[in-house]
Amino acid sequence: MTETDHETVTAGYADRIGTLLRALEIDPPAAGEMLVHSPIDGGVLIGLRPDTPAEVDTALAEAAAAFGSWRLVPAPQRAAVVRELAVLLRRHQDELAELVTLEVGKIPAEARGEVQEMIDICEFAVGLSRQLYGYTMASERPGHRLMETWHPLGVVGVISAFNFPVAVWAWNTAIALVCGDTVVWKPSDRTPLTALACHTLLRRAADTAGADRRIHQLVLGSAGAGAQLTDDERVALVSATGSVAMGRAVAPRVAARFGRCLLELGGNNAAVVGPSADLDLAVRGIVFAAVGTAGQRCTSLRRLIVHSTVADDLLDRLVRAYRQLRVGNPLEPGVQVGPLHGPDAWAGMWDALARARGDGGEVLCGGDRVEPEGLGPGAFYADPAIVRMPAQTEVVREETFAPILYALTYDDFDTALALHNGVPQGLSSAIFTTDQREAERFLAADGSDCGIANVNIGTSGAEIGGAFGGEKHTGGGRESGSDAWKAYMRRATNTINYSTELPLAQGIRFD
Ligand code: UN1
Repeated sequence: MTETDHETVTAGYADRIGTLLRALEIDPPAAGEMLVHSPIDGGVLIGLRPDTPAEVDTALAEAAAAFGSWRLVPAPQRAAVVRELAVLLRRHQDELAELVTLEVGKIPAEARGEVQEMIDICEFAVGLSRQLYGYTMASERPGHRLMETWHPLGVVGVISAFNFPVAVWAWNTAIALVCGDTVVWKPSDRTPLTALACHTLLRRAADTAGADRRIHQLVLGSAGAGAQLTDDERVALVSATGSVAMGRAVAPRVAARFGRCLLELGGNNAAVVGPSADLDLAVRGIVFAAVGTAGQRCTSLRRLIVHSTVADDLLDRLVRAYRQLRVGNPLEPGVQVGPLHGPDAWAGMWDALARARGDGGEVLCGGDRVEPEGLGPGAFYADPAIVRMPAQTEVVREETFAPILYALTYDDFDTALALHNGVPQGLSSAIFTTDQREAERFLAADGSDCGIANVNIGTSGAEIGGAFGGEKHTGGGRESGSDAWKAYMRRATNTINYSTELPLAQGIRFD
């Protein structure tokens, strides 16, 4: 780093980052003008050099070249890279979690959980490498066999968001690699350090496993680098996580070149609380889902749809629980709610609350900016808010990436479902009830319209084993577990004639 760069990096951070990088055995990256701010105090963690368009092009070319031979490595052997990655992630769980805390502001428990999610998906992917099954179908012709084979797709472009800077990358990358694809990763500009760490560990894993390290490429930079991935014909699949606006920009561009898209966009997740709900359990589930990660998960709980007979009781309990929350520096023990990611996030929260008040909403608690001692004006902390709304107005139907929980009441279950589904987004959902009929109706075809529907747990914190993603403006993609791997491969239908005749399908005779 140059002298000038040293001056811009906030005192204390240079040492801390240096120590973490040494523990991860990562050489200090080239210094540059891309300043990485910590949301904890707005201080500068490091200045990095963004990749030029030519460097992004080289990364794409290398990933495309590596794909030529990587696709021919047997899947269980490809999994060796992912197995080694899991070893390294486990070894460095503490350092990686600390980087997540510094770059995103997550409390250590959640940051560690995010790294755990990476380890879990690696283990899933290793098992998956021996289960990339295709069907065999009964042929209508004698002496014929009909089957499906799944082949690697090509280069996967992963565009990830600031709020899950490493887990979402791992969902995509662990699966893509065992599927025989190569990966070019464009992380959020806010979280390049965690990305650099994961990229270096992955390449180290590739070296240990004797694989071509070009299978993974990292490109750092602004939206320009993302646009380059989106438009490049060499990228077979663009897997993008972020806002609905970002998805609207990416999807038509990828479609225009007949590429594939996997979108994981906004959520405006609700929980229905029925009259029979176990309220103790509901309160715990609701609070974590609504205020965890300071309301900055795409799975965060944003709407509560409560039966009118339990609304007052539940809201009282929630307000009491909210008043006990500790908002502040995530590095301090006992803090449950860390910072918002920056001034825009606070402005969005403030604006949403003003609009909600204008719509007749009553703020039951929170909603103010908090300035924890010693952190200065460059950081944005908010007291999580609960707002009782008379109706599901426009602001409630929008996703505000902040800890605001809107509460609505209902009297009959059909109204609850109509409110629940009456938003453009469709990621995650939950019902708290001990009434089995209600629970089953929530999960039925005319129940929750979301990609994730839970009973008696909150909307966030999904396990990696299930497919993750949602409907409507959430984008329709599925990542992570179950058969989400199919998005990362191409399917071929094979018909094999082992007879001496040539019967045609559909009984056609062409003599
Ligand atoms: C996201 O916010 O983009 O279910 C992902 C959860 C986490 C992943 C969230 N496992 O909350």
